[in-house]
Amino acid sequence: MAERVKLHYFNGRGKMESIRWLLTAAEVEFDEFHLTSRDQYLKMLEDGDLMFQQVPMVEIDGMKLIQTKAILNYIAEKYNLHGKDIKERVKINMYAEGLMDLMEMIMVLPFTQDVKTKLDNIEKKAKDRYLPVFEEQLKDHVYLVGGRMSVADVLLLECTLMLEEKFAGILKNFGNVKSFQGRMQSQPAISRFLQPGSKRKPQPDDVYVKTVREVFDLKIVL
Ligand code: GSN
Repeated sequence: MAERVKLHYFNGRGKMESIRWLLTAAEVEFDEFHLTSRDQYLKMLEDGDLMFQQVPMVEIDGMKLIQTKAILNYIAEKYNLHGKDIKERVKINMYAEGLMDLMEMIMVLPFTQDVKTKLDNIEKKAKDRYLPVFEEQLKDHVYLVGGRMSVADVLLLECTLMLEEKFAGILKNFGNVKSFQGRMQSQPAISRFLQPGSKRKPQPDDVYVKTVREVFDLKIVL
């Protein structure tokens, strides 16, 4: 039997959360190993587990993978969530990259100053730049690309839920995106992931931020 997938990251969302989402959508069970101390991180470095000294790191199929996008692409390829040909794949990647750009802006907020100004900017960009693209595409498509679920759809669900946490009602004028969200959420594996007690992580809190800073010996504020 194949080894279970192992995720090495903090007990928080960060860059690992999209990987958790994608594994969930692919119905792959995984175990988590949480980084809580600098010593654990130094041990991973010493063991040569982190090619660029960074997490996320995912153990899968006998490999220790790093780089979030590479990991997402591997999982998407393996579980048929990456389109049927290179033309579908490049479209999926375009949507996915846009969504990751937007989520990254939210992800870094707990480590930054002047959060209110940044939030205003994110809300504006979400409404003016990103959501209209998905609203238009979902007008006459059930999924973003190729008529079946891909990594882009999974990231869109994750992203829209993140946006709603920050800006309640942001999908008010994006009815197609809201319907898409409902369709995705009704899939059994995703529905379970959204229940309390699942491996989905909450919004970052002070403990998470403090742990990340300690593990990386991070002194600067972005
Ligand atoms: O997407 C990726 O996996 C990489 N391009 C970046 C990974 C990364 O920045 N990891 C951070 C922790 S997660 N938060 O952003 C990290 O390991 N930082 C430590 C360091 O010394 O860079």
